[in-house]
Amino acid sequence: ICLLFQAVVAGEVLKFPPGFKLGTSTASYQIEGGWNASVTSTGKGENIWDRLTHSHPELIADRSTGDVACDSYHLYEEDVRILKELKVDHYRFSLSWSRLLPGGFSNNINPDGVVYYNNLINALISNNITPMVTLYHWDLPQPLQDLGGWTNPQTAIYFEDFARVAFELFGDRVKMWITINEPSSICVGTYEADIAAPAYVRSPGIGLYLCGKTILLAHARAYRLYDSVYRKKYGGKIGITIDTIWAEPKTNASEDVDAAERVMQVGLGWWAHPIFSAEGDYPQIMKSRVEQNSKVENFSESRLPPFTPKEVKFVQGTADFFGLNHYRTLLISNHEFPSDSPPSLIKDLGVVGSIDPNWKPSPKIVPWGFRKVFNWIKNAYNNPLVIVTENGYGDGGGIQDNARVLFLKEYMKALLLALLEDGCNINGYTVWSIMDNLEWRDGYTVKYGLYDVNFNSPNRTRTPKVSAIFYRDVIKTRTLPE
Ligand code: BGP
Repeated sequence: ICLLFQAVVAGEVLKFPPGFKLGTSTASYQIEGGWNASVTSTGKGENIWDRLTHSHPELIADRSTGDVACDSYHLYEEDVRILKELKVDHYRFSLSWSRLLPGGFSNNINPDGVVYYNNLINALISNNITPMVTLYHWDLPQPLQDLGGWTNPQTAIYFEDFARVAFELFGDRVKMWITINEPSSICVGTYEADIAAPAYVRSPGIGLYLCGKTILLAHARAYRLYDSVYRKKYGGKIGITIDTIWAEPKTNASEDVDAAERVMQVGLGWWAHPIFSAEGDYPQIMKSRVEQNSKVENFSESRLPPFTPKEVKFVQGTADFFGLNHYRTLLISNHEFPSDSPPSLIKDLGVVGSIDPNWKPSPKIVPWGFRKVFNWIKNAYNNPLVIVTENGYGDGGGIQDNARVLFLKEYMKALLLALLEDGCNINGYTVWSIMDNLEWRDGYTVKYGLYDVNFNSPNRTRTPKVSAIFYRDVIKTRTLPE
């Protein structure tokens, strides 16, 4: 009691306000396994991560696949058990598009996929855990990729069809929807940087912007569909999850300050400005920089495909909340690339990034950057409702994960300061991830879980780490320890 009193006096006890939601997150390809599981003839279809891991094992750090992963397709009851152990308010997971629609199109639904998600959703609800469902977390059906993936404008229509199937099947019980996870990672990771799937489709400075336009229209279609048909029936909410770093100017010289702001405007504003701003459309600085570079490079039009005025209106206002994923802070300085260098995102941005090795407690734990992100969003978009849909710490694995505990504590503290002192409108926090899983191109070499998963045991035993106990106590007390 004495200690508690001292802490309160010192202003150290931070409490989550009533109604604030605490949860954890996963994604279908990273945990489900059962990649071709089915007893019916229509089964699960192949997606771009199945194709990549099977055809190019050398592109995955440990040559692993998600064929089994955490085997959540068979062990979802174990997932619900550990979620219950933590007493989370919500569980964010994603639907595998190709498990529900094997060919990618809505003319063919896999009944086993429907049964699987019904079982999971029902188990969550009967344990008082709110399901928060992401429609798309990166596992595009391969047949859609073969037609150009997200650079094909028609993909937006097929995404809307997929969303309709999901709303029809699960909308009576799922009241929190996220259309798309991290558009930047999808478009930049695929077409600019080759760190996503499929590989070998890079087209710097071009593909990412085509992808981006389709993604924004796909998101808006799903939102408008939900808004016009399902909201009346079910009364749920639907938003989008956007990831961002915090871009800190490397010096206080005005060109570095402007450069860091450009990174926020393009990295985050590319997605948020069309949806959340009063003007709609891409951020002005993004339009003008890409247009200017395109002109010098002898393109007849900007490499950034414009929205028509009708499309601007269609995309604007299409989110009930801002889903935020945040992991890191970078130092940004201005750097103009030679005008005759080939097109690229980094040239359009005109920056270079670095980290400060002296950051305390570590260059990977920079909580003040998180607080600044909330404030940036508040100021840019009139303080929208923000739900943190991912935040977490990657390491090499192990139960004694003290660095993760420190990370979570410091980041939740930064969130609470943004909420309580800065007036940012935040009402949820979701840890990535409830358990270790397949970390995309890093395979199983990087771990983010609160629970360890034994990938060598047939039943993929889940064991709580120190961070799981820590988070369980935060959820129980709604308080951050000193
Ligand atoms: C997010 C993804 C998650 C997970 C996480 C790990 O971008 O949505 O699926 O992979 O990243 O973080 P990092 O990107 O820092 O490895």
